[in-house]
Amino acid sequence: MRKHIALASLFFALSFSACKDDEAKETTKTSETPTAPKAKDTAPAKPAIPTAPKASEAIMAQAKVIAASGSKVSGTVHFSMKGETVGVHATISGLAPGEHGFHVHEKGDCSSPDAKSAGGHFNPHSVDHGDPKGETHHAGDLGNIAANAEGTAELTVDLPSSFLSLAPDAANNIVGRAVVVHGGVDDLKSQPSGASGPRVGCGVIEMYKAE
Ligand SMILES: [Cu+2]
Repeated sequence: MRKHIALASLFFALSFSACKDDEAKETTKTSETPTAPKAKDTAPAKPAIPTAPKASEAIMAQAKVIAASGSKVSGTVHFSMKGETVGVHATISGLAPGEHGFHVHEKGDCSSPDAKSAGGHFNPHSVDHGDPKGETHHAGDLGNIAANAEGTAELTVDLPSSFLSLAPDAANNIVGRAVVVHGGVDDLKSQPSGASGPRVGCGVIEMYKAE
């Protein structure tokens, strides 16, 4: 029990410092705007918020995706939960053109060069791997993301919180786990992970605050 509390405190401490880093970056960004005190007739510039939903009621998390398996992949995945809907917005670059398996894996550890440190698919309900649009799939099964000719992939999707959640007490809470991008296509049926090849990108999902 004590160990759990210690781990939880550590986790919150880490999350908090991650948030502070983000705030620092935001501050740097906004400070670039030139100050024009006499321009009273123009509306004051609003600080740039990288995620679309209003901050107040949403729980937000993000993963900064870093390269794995010798790739040049980088990107960001934002998650925003409001009520029973979780919005996912991913922008990943440095990919080979075409479709790439895209999942939440169970461990928030991208430290190994091949990203296998992130473990298998996040599968709290112990079900088969599958199509996110079908009835049976892992909580971490986000299907594929498609990269264009320049190697950039974007994905915007709203999922029910019964699929995946950011709520701390939910069994399918993805915070503290990892987003993994694969070199190949997820066929959405091969077990246990869609035969999607090497892990070319990995990012730990951390709590995020826009304010
Ligand atoms: Cu995967």
